[in-house]
Amino acid sequence: MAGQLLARLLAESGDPRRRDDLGEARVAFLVPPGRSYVALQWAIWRAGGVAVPLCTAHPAAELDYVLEDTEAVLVVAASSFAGRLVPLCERRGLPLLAAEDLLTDRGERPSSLPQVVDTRRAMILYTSGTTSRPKGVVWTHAGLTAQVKTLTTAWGWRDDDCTLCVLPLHHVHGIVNVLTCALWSGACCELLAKFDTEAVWDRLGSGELTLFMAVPTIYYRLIRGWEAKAPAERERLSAATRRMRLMVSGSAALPVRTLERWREITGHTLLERYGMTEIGMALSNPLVGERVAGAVGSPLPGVEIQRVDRKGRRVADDQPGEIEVRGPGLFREYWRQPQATAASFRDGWFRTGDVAVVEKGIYRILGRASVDIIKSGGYKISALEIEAELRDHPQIADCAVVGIPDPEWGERVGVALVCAGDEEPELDELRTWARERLATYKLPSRLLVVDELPRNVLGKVTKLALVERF
Ligand code: MLC
Ligand code: AMP
Repeated sequence: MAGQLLARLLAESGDPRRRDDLGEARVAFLVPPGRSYVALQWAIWRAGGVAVPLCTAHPAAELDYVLEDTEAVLVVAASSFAGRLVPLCERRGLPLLAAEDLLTDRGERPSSLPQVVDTRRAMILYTSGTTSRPKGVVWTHAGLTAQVKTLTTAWGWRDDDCTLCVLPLHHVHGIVNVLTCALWSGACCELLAKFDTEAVWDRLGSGELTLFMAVPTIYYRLIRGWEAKAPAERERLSAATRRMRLMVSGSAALPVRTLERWREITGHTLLERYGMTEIGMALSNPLVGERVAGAVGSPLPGVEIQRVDRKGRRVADDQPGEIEVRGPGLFREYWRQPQATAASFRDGWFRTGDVAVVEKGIYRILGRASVDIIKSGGYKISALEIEAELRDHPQIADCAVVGIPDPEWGERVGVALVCAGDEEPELDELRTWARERLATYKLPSRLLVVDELPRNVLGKVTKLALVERF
């Protein structure tokens, strides 16, 4: 397929420099998790391109932002998703290829594929942060390889493993920890187009899986699903999951209650680990040995970690400090944002913005330095991005978005708003209005109308006070 991609790109772009090598050209693709995703990602890499997986839940406006920001030269889409992309590609003069055609194309192949040195860019993943628009996180082949080698060793991946990927494939958790580690190990990876409690229990209960990884919200849902079943079925499912070798949780804090309940149901103490799009995985509880509830373990092999105060001075173990990371698995840069890249490092250490303490070498995450970052269902969401969109709503004079603690989602998106007139917008109406601009997981699910937003003496909204009011 890499050969067909090269041939098609050359034909579509008319650029002879790309005859034998995509030369880090960005190829964006929108396909459901499955065989076509795997084939495309590897074809883009083998052809020397940079893979830009698009989010299947994104509305046209967000997809357009990624096409613009990456300066993609080519877009590939499954026919079920092409509708959203056709007008965008037409407007940008971008070739849009049907994934199904490429997969079945038996056309001419080039006689050789390019030599892709591992320092070259491989992938751009978009992540929200403390700026209003998401940033493109660039990974090289070397960074990806370092991540995968570390994880396959630390978690004991084997070629007879069989896992089920239920996570979206535009984020590191699904792409690297599950899919790429499985393929690197020669293991089997089944892919579900979308998480579904019943479908996952069906596979967990089959006795054919050895390994499973998910975000805490998914374990919460699976627990509810198991509890709703008849006693005999519960017993069968519990017995099947007990035979699996490993279950991992990450991307957000795993509530101790969820860990304990999952252990009661399956006999597994979830292995909790900590990571980030920019650094891959950094901290992990052990495969063998005690897994501490409410903690994320110790640094993975090859990962260096220090914790510092606001001035960058190292702090004692029992003092809260921001986690800074160094190592071969880190990202290379924020795409075309040298200033943001430079600002995210201090003396060669990447500043995560997450605060932790250490007890006997084991790290415990206390929270984040910024109140403007929300984690809901494992997705990182920028409060500033949502506020910027909502301020365009005609009935909103001002607003502030916060994360509200929630047992299922970790945090829910809440918006406090000051009305522009006498009419108060309804939550449903606001969600419908915003749906064209923002991914559904970013839409507020709590609304509070206030006369004015609480502010400190500097005029900055005091978000912690606002969370209390919800
Ligand atoms: C879906 N919704 C969300 C949401 N996911 N709202 C808030 N937060 C979320 N995370 C919305 C849906 O759009 C829908 O809106 C409504 O909530 C109910 O949808 P659902 O069908 O019940 O939810 P579902 O689509 O099943 O999604 C739940 C989920 C999903 C947990 C499966 O959120 C998910 O896949 N999360 C994983 C994200 C992930 O991979 N993060 C890793 C980032 S990398 P409506 O209005 O349409 O009804 C990273 C680094 C690391 O963090 O360490 O791993
Ligand atoms: P993302 O930018 O989507 O990759 O999300 C990375 C962020 O997820 C980190 O900076 C943490 O805030 C959070 N995170 C990941 N794993 C954990 C964990 N096990 N416990 C707490 N927070 C986590």
